[in-house]
Amino acid sequence: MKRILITGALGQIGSELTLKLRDIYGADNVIATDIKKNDSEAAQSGPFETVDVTDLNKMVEVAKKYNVDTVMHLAALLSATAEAKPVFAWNLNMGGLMNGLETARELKAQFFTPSSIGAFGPSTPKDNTPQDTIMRPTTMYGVNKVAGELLSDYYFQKFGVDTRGLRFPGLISYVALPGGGTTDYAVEIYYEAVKTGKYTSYIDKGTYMDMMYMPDALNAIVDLMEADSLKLIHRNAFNVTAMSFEPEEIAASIAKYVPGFEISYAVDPDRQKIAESWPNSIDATAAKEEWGFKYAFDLDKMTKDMVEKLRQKI
Ligand code: AKB
Repeated sequence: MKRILITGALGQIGSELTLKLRDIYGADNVIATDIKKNDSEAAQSGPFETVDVTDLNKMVEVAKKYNVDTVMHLAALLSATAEAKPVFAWNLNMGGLMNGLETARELKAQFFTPSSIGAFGPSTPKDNTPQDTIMRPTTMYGVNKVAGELLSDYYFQKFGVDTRGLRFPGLISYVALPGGGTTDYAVEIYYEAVKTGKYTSYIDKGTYMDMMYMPDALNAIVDLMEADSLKLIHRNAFNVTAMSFEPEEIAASIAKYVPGFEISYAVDPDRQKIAESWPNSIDATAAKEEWGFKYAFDLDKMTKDMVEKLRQKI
């Protein structure tokens, strides 16, 4: 039985991961933490503690109070926000990660943190991007993610912390909105499709990025954390993806379920530049081979589910 502390538990991934882990391991065994409490289900359905991830003492205190054996560190600024506030991003993303790793070291706990397709850069091979390849990102977020992967490797090699990570693509969900990411357009487009039947995209047509539906991302986290440690050659961090599309393709998929749906463009040069520095599509073979990564949702299956769920919600 696991006893898990989650940072950033009220964010895009945490809001759903907290509930899934509570279903699997029991509500009392999943300690949600975030900088501020709110009235969401993740904050209300089990233990919640206010933790600022830049405060190591507080993180360790909470981890000890609940005697956790797993730390899942999700709190971070996403790519577009990090690009707008690079110094703050470095301090929060790297300081928070270091504190998460230190907490795991002190508690002898297993550790998870997400990396991202943002860890790749313009000199990385763009198509079917290999697991092991050139990683010279040109964004602060990417710099944080590469440094984070290396730091996680360091804690594994030096201190024996059982660190694990996934290079996530854009994650799409109808539950909690992302904030400040480059791939957020692929979430907003569904909300606008259901609300107004049209969407103005800040990412230009022809720009491919990897994506994954949230249920597949949550299963990947659980499966990776349950996997045999000895089999994890690329523990920090595995390429994972379920699909790659550009705005015209997601729009065409939505039009199958929202008749008459129309996309137009008002490209944001900042986020477009970030998107163009990332791969078109990544190769998840290592994740499949080392711990059996799989996904259930392709673009149309995800669109059908998103549109159905958002029609009930909005
Ligand atoms: C972002 O767009 O910043 C994130 C990511 C791909 O890491 N969704």
